[in-house]
Amino acid sequence: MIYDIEYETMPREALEAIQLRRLQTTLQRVYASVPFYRKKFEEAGITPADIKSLDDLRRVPFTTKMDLRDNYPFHMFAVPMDNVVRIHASSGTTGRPTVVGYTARDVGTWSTLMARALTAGGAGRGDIIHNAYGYGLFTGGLGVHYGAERLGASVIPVSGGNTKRQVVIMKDFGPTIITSTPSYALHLAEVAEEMGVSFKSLKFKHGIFGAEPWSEKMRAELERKLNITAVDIYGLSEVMGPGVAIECHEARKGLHVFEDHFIAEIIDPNTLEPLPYGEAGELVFTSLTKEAFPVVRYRTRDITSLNPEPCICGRTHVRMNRVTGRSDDMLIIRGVNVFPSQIESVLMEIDAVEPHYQLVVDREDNLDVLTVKVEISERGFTDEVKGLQQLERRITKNIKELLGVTAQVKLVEPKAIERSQGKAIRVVDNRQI
Ligand code: DLL
Repeated sequence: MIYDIEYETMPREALEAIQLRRLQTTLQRVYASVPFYRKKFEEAGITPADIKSLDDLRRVPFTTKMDLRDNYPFHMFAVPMDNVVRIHASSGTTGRPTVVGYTARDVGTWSTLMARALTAGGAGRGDIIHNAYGYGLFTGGLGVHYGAERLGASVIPVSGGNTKRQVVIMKDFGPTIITSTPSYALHLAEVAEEMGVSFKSLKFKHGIFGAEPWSEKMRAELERKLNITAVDIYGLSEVMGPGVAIECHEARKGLHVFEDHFIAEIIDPNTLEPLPYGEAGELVFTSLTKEAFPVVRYRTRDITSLNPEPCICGRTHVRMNRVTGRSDDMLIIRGVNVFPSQIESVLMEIDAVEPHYQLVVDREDNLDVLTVKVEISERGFTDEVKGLQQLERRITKNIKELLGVTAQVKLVEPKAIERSQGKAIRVVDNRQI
């Protein structure tokens, strides 16, 4: 099934005509109402009128997460606050989160795109969607929720956590679609098994998984353990939230980017030059229909490639391949974006520790476990176990408060963390995904 047959199967030429028209409108809007963009355009010596073709987009400067941080919290908004009906946020590189806003029309567009996405993933009216993405500032929960309602499916807003209760709900309510991070879905499967509930006895048909990197190996495991077909959904708060791109359940081979709403480019992260279809590089997005928070050539830092080949599902929108990595050091821990620099800023505020630290990430029972090893300073060094435990608890609490993730803090003796010759190795990621 295709939700929006006209737009999703539009021939390339017609699609590009719409893209160009919408791009020009977007550029005019940001130039007129966001001082940041006006300044950037002026520095580049261009005005929106200079962009006469889609190819001209390469003349427009990039936008980065740092730019969003510098304009914290609302200075990137292109409409007055009176017109903003929703605010979401995600982690930034330092203490400041990235804040995004939506007009009522934006929420409507997002809902429609999520209805499209859920349809591509195999959902329809009459389905019951077990939505285990977190509800809150994170876009996952509410994004799927509004899309499910727009589609006319029934949605269970179960959110993340409280896993045993989720298993009971799955058994009693008979949901047919599951939406969550792939790692949480595997964890759910494990807990269900421990509780003596077999997924084979449940009614699930399809799973729609994203918000963190995963692999074909994990897909096979999810499909087998949950007795479903599993599709990959991609998105990011800055560009909208979930529903920027999704695999169709028919092919499950790359994610269709909703190109009538977003222009995707791949660039070389070093030279910043656009790369042709098929070559891997950093994904860059320009929004075409957003009102409150348009983004122009936003550098996602996600590494992937684009595939223009026709798809068996009939959609004409280009497909992005799985995200294989990042061009920065962002980690995703249980769905929460974490930058090592944020942890560092927490540690730096504590006198008794040194700025020598290492983040170790493991996956235990399909859940991410973050250990922060940090050297205690000579001053802070004490033989008293109680004092050390108190300090560990304090750091854990500060990390939780700033980042929303639970870390196991391990104080180590001065000089215990190996000094590197070049770049310090701050992150040891042992997850096999
Ligand atoms: O993760 C939005 C989302 C919610 C997508 C639910 C899919 C499902 P942020 O919290 O802003 O938004 O994080 C965005 O997460 O730049 C990627 O690095 C990563 N990411 C998201 N989806 C995928 C995916 C949401 N399918 C960041 N595969 C992005 C790999 C993904 N990485």
